[in-house]
Amino acid sequence: KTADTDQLALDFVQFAVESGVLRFGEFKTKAGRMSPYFFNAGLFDDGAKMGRLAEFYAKAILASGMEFDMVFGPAYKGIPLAATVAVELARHGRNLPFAYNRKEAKDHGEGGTLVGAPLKGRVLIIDDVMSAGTAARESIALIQAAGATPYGIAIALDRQEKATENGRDVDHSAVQYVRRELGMQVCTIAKLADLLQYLAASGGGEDMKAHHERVLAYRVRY
Ligand code: OMP
Repeated sequence: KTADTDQLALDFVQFAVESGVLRFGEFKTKAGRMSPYFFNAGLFDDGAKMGRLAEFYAKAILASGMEFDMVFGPAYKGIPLAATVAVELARHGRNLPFAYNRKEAKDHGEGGTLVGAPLKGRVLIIDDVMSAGTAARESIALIQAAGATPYGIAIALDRQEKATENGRDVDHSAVQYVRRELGMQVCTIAKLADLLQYLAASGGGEDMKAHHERVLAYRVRY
């Protein structure tokens, strides 16, 4: 990790908090954990915010040095992410094929669940958040079923939480699992540690201190 990607991560956390995408309160995650913060990528809800978001992804992806052949956006939230990141990568001289899936198979017209370029070669998945890793596993299975290689995954926020296997918490994080067990690349714009650093440095009144403490306690638990 370089100073540049550290700065990118902090800038991104600030952007997400200011956009109301990263919020503090009480939220239940998909894995059923009560979280003092939540990142809702659906709230990057205008053209300028989507453009900035795609820029953050593209910068993180290019800085990672990953070599892949195409991008894939898992339904639903990954679809606009992969589309705008593909546009941004093309602007940086890397024009690559792009595909996404639907959740419901179509029984007329072209049929099937995959849309866009055929899945082949080394595929980079673009998604929003990784918590326990369930969403990542689903995309990986889909890419393998199509005969392509799940090469890597780019996410905006790594919550740095324990993975679940068959509904149980295990001792490694979801990102560690994807890297070590699946041998895939993982590229993140920011992670929980960056959020904690942002909260610690924000100096902003009692509110920020309380958020910081709750997020720290959550990290210890999960
Ligand atoms: P896992 O499948 O457990 O890795 O959770 C990832 C998914 O959880 C994301 O794709 C989101 O649908 C959702 N999520 C968020 O969007 N933001 C969060 O801060 C936390 C979650 C979550 O439920 O864990």
